[in-house]
Amino acid sequence: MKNLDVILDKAYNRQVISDDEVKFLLGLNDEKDLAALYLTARDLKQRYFSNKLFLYGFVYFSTYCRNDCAFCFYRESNGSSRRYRKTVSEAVGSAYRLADSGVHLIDLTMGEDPFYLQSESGLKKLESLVTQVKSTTKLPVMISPGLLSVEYLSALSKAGADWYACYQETHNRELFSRLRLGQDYDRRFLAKQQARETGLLIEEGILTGVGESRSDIVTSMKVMKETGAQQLRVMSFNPQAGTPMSDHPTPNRFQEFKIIALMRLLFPQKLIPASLDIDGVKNLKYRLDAGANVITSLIPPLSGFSGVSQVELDINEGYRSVDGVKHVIDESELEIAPASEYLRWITDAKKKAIQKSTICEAVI
Ligand code: SAM
Ligand code: MD0
Ligand code: SF4
Repeated sequence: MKNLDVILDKAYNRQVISDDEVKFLLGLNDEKDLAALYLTARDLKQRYFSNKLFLYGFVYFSTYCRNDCAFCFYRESNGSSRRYRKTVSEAVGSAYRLADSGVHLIDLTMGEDPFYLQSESGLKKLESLVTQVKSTTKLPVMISPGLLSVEYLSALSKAGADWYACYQETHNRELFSRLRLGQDYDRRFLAKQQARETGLLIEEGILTGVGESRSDIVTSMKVMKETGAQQLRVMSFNPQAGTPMSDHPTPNRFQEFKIIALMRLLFPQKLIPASLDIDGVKNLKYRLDAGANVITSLIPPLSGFSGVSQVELDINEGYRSVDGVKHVIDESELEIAPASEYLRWITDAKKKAIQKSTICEAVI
C-alpha cells in the first residue's frame, strides 16, 4: 500500500498519526492525493456529524483596538481603517436579523476597545450586550473580544456567553512576537485556560501564510490537542492596506484546505469553520469538501457591519447570508442542522469539559 493510503487508513481507524506523517500530508501536492486526503476528512466528518452543518452569525460591534497586530487592518496605528462602535441596540438588531435568517450562534466580536476594556462601566456594558443578544435571539453566544482578565471572563460567562474565541495565530513564540506585536504569548494563552475554568467553551486558531514552517503547524496541532479547545480554525492570511504586512503575499489556498483536512483527521469530533471572511463565498465549497462543518462570518447585508480579514467582500451583495450560501451547501450535499442539534452539541461539549476537569483534579 502507498504511504498516503497507510496514513489515511490509520486516520480513518482513529490510530495515532506521527509528526512525520503529519508533515507528509502537509507536503501533498498531487491532485489525486489531495482528493484522497479530503475524502477521508469528509468521511470522518460524516461519521460524527452526518451531513449536517452549523452556521455562525458575525457581529463586529466595535472596530476600535488598542493593539498593533502586524497582520490586522484594525491595528491601532492604521489610520486608514474604518472605525465604528455600534450601540447595543444596533448590535442586538444585527444579531436578531441573523437569528431570524437561521444561524445557530451569534459571534460578538470587537477589537480590544478601551471603551469596553479600560473603563469602569465597560464590563457592565459587555454583560448587558451578551444578555440582550441571548434574550432576543435565544441563541448561544460566542465572545471574541481579544484578551480578557479573569474578572471579565467570569462575568461574561455568568451573563450567558457560551464560547470564548481567542486565536494564538501560531504556537511558535518567535513568530507570535512578530505577528502580535507587543503582546505576551503566555498571557494570551492563559486567558483561554481561565475561560475554560469559568465554564466557557474555547475556540483556538492559527493563521497560514505568515511565514510558519511545517514543524510550526505540527506544534500547533499538538498544542490544540492539549488546550481542549472544542472549535479549531485556520485562516489564510490576507494582506491589509496600511499595515506592516501589506506587501506580504497571500498564500495559495490549498495550504489552508490541507490544514482543515488535517484538523479533521486529527480531531474528527471538533467543530472546524469554513470562514467567509477569507474569500467571501468563493472557495467555500473547497473548505467544506476538506472537512469543515461550520460556516462562519455570516453578516446581514446593508447593516453597516464589517468583516475582519475581508472588510466588505460579499456583504452588501447578500452573499454572506444564509440565503447566499445555500446553493453551496446544496452542491456539497450537506444540510443546515436543526437548531436543536447545535444546542445538543454544545450541551454535551460543556458536560464533557466539566467531566474532564473533574478527572484532572482527581488525578492531581
Ligand atoms: N480583537 C480580537 C482578537 O484579536 O482576538 C477579536 C478579533 S479576531 C476575530 C481577529 C482574528 O481574525 C485574528 O485573531 C486573526 O486570526 C484573524 N485575522 C485578522 N486579520 C487577518 C488577516 N489580515 N488575514 C487573515 N486573518 C486575519
Ligand atoms: C470569522 N470574521 O468567523 C470572523 C472572525 C471571530 N470569532 C471570528 C475571524 O471568520
Ligand atoms: Fe486588534 Fe484583534 Fe486586530 Fe489584533 S487582531 S489588531 S487585537 S482587532
